[in-house]
Amino acid sequence: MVLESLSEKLKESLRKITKSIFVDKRVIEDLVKDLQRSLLSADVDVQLVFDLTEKIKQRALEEKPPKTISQKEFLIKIVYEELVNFLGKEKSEIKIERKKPFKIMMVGLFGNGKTTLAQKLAKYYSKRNYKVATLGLDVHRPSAPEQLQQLSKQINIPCFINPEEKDPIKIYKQFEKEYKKYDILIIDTAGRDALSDDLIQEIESLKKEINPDETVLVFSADIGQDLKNQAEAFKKACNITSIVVTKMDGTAKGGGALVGAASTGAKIKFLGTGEKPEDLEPYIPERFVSRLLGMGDLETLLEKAKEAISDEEAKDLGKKFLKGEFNLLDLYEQMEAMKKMGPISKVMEMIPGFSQLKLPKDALQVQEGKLKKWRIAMNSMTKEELERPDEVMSTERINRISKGSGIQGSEIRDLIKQHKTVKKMMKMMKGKDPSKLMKKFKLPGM
Ligand SMILES: Nc1nc2c(ncn2[C@@H]2O[C@H](COP(=O)(O)OP(=O)(O)O)[C@@H](O)[C@H]2O)c(=O)[nH]1
Ligand SMILES: [Mg+2]
Repeated sequence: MVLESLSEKLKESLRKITKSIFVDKRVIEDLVKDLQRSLLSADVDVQLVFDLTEKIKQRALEEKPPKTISQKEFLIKIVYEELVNFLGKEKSEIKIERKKPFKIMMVGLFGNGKTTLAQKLAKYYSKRNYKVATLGLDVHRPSAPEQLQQLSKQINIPCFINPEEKDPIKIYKQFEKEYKKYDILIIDTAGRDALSDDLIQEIESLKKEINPDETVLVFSADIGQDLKNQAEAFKKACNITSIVVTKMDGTAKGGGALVGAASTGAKIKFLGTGEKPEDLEPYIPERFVSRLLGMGDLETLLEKAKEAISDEEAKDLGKKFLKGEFNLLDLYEQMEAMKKMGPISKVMEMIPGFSQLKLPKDALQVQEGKLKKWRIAMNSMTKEELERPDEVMSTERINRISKGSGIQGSEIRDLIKQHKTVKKMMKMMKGKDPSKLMKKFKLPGM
């Protein structure tokens, strides 16, 4: 996960609160110190850290928790809310208008990830059924146009470049007739070592000619808190509409970068989390913070679940899961659904309560081939075997099912074992009652 070490530290601070017997001034002060240490080590600006923790302290000492939650939970809620404020408040996405084409232009310094982001955005939007093309206007770095072309080709996106031409405006005009065929045109531009007059002029003249709908300032997270100053200089020099922070995966300074970006008031719209074209996340502060704090990310989970299974099915599964009652058929359905949702360890990270449990990460992960065999074996089972396998299953029965289905006995035993593991996991989860946590944080409940 992004910002792993900050996340670990914050989780530890919250665990301390959970463990303390009651919340008094000392607990609050300890928490504040903990938070300060964690945030400073993620390179967050000292003054900003101080302001944040003062606010948390003040609220914790002055406000009374609502009746429905305990003081401890209230304290966690305050930390959560203030961190969300700190990291950018509301979600803001790029609103794509249907205008053939909607133009998104990358700007930023050398090596911050503009060209890579152009590819990632192209992939992101083409997956969402937009017709996308890229345009390479980096005329400064040799082989920059080829890089964009190659990255575009990799994801089957048309790319306009002219490596011979040194005037970016001429290149833009050269292909102007083509753009109408696309919903979105993603424009890569040249960087510099630092924000220079030359760069500002280039960006301004491109903007005048192209009139982009979205100008994205691309910054690498590894500059840490200095992102704030640099982004402000850019904002002053030329009008930008959003920031994307890249390389969140590779640095301990990501916290500082993110807070720095948020504090300029510019909207952070995406995070780059790796070198591959799919390593891009829309930036949603609530979600980001709840994951950072290990409270899970129900919203993301539900959204992913929605893609894979219907609302009704999701609700049913959720209920059964929480009640701890489910049979082999449910297990099968569950695993099918999980398979569609993605790697199980990622899914579990998003369920409130789950991330605190020490569970074998891949306990639910089952390979496709195995799942098919289990399905066949299940066709040869009786109703009671399907509904109460742990009570009625015996060697005789397994032999019978094996003969009837042509599936080996060992496979059938694996299936029974899997069912047991999952049931056990559900019992552990029941004890923690994640549904309570969800209500407390007013996340959309199950
Ligand atoms: N780990 C990681 N590397 C990235 C990310 N974004 C870009 N890079 C790498 O950073 C380097 C510079 O990226 P590039 O897009 O060429 O930067 P540009 O000069 O601004 O166009 C390349 O090696 C990329 O693979 C990211 O989110 N994570
Ligand atoms: Mg580039």
